[in-house]
Formats: sequence, C-alpha cells, structure tokens
Amino acid sequence: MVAAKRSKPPPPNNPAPVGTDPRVLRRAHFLMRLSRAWDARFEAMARVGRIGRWYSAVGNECTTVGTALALGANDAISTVHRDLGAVLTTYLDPTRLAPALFEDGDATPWDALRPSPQSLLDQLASQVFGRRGGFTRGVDRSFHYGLVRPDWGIRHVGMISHLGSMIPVAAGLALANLQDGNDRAVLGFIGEGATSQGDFHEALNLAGVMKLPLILVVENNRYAFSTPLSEQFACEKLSDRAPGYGIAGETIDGLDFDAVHAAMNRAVAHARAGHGATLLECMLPRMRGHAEGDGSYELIPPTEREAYLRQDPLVRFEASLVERGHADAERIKEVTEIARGIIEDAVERALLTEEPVLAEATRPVFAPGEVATAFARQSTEVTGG
Ligand SMILES: Cc1ncc(C[n+]2csc(CCOP(=O)(O)OP(=O)(O)O)c2C)c(N)n1
Ligand SMILES: [Mg+2]
Repeated sequence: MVAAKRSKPPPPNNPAPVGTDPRVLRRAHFLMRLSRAWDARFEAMARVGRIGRWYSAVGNECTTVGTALALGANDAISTVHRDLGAVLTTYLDPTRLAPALFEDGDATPWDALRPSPQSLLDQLASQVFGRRGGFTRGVDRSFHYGLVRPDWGIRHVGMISHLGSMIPVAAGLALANLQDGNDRAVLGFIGEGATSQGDFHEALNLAGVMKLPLILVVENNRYAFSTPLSEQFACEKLSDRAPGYGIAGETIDGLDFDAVHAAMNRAVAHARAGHGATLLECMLPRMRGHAEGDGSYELIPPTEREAYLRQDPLVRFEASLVERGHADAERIKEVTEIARGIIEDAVERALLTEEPVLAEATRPVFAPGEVATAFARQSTEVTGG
C-alpha cells in the first residue's frame, strides 16, 4: 500500500486555540459541565431502572473536552464509551446553546457551520433512549453511533467496540487524510485496557511507518472493568511504548486542563506538519465503576476510591478559573445550572418522542460505499449511524 505524499499545500484549517484564552476556558467550562450534567441525569435513571445500563464519563471530562477543543472543523474523532465530552465539543455550538454564558467574539468560524445545537442534542438524547429520532433510528440504544457531515465540519466515527478495535479505524481515517493530501488530524480515544490488544500494536506500527496524522488518547483510569494496571502492563508508562513505534508520546495529568490542551495542541501541530502520530496517555481517577450498578466500583479498595473521588477534574478546573480571575462562585453556579437545565429539557423532550419503526430499526447497518468515499473527499454525503 503506497500513500500519496503530502506534496500540495494543505488547505487552511482552523487555528488551534490557545490554552488559557478566556474564550477557550469559557467554552471548556460549559462543555465539561454539560457532560457532567448528562452523566448525572443518566446515572439517576440507571439507578431507578429507567435505562438498562450506563457507562459514566465522570472524571474524563477535562481530557475529552480539553483534547477535542484543540481540533478544527473536519478533523475527525473516534470515540468509545466515556467520550461524551468530545462528542459534545465536536457537535455543538455552545454560543447558540447557552448564549447567556458567552460573549461577543466567542463564536468560532466552525460554529457558523454547525446546525442548531438544540436539534443535535435532542438527537443525541433520542439515540441514548433508542428512539426513532436518534442517529441510528433505534438500531442501538447506546454509544454505537456516529455523525459524518463534512458540510457541518463534523466527522465522528462511532464506536464498534469498547476495546482495541477502534484504534485501526482511527489509523485508517488518518491514512485517508494522508492519501487525500489534506492537513486534517484524527483524534482517537481508548481506555488503557484496549492497549493490551493486538490492534494497538498494528495500528501504532502503521501510524509510525506511514507518519499518519493520528493522535491516540489513552484514557488511563487505572482499571479495565476490574483489572488493575498492575495486571494490565509491565512498563512504567504507556507513553514509553511510543518510541518503539517511532512516534511522539507523552503521559500527562488528565485533570489539568492546561496541560491536556497544550499537549493536544502540540500533537495536532505535529500531525498537520506531516510529522506523524502522537500517543497521549492521560492519567485519570477512577471515579465510577465500569457500568452503573454492576458492582465493579466496590472491587476497588475504599481508601483508593476515596482518593479518586477527591480528584474531580471539574472541581479542580473551577478552582483554577477562580484562582486566575476567570470566574467566581456565582458564575460557576450559573454555568452548572444552565448546563443542568439544558440536559433536563433534552431528556424530557426525547422521552416524548416516537419509538423506533421496526423496518428502520432492523435495516442493514453497513454504510454504503459512497459514504467512505465522501469521508475522504469532503463531499456532502450524509450518514448517521
Ligand atoms: C475483546 C473484548 N473483551 C472484553 C470486552 C468487555 N469490555 C468492554 S469494556 C471493557 C473494559 C475496558 O477497559 P478500558 O479500556 O480500560 O476502558 P474503561 O472502561 O476503563 O474506560 C471490557 C473488559 C469487550 N468489549 N471486548
Ligand atoms: Mg480503564
């Protein structure tokens, strides 16, 4: 397989925002609170049996939002089960969703491309309830959805499996960019458990050899279901593996927004410049069990659990906002309340929507060939699911 070299000048992409830019911090704060509010609502529903299962992203917000905020229109993301923050960051224009929280000049050129944030949020809520209005129209009630709308600047390839299978998919997206000669980057997320699968090796080896514009973020929350790190790998840090593949690698504190965002900006610049892939290991606290109510959190020793619960990235981010004079207690309360209200309304509306139609919900789920072509060629082909 021979990839086209990046000979033609790359088309302009959105410049990566600067870490401590107040516009980025406002956006990050709202999106993290939105992600947390979503989890809180669905955790509550899982507890009373209104939904069958819920995989919380509590603790991952700083990493998912902090990395995704460094992307520009039409960079791609591939997600797994704790990446709601990255999905919200990619799909939504916060300045239209919560105008009271933003200032003139906060909107980016990408925001203007995106559709009504309310309609996308409604679709997302319908997806999680398995309703007809969701992206997969009821094929799935969970995270197995995607949204590829180049005309909106959104390229989200949804989850096939929780584990390593998504890594070669993300590498394939990066290869498509390379072959197309564009300067777009791909952000793929996985948990540390996925790094023990063969897919991790195959994809990162390919990324190294072909200098793919891939950023693989490992959300290391120290457990894969009930398997602790000591039984998962014997190297000190997962980023130690990067030199073996000839790619860049860093291990960072996934609770430190500035560190996450800066590392991601570096990785995106590296990818756009044709220097290849980066492995970014983000260290996270395990703040929830594998799925709500499956008993897996109780397998973690209580003192360890208590330490993780004290490391809430949102609490830390908000403290840093106050320290730097970007917010006060009142502002934090306002952002939290507005985010909660938006999620509450979206959930209530989704619960009133139509159930799936059998013929649609049982349709074949493979995307037609043109969709894959459209993905690389920036056509305006539409697909959901
Ligand atoms: C091949 C395979 N084995 C097992 C599972 C079941 N499973 C789903 S997620 C998961 C743990 C994933 O752990 P990690 O990658 O660390 O992500 P985390 O849930 O901690 O965010 C397991 C064992 C699976 N989906 N696929
Ligand atoms: Mg894990």
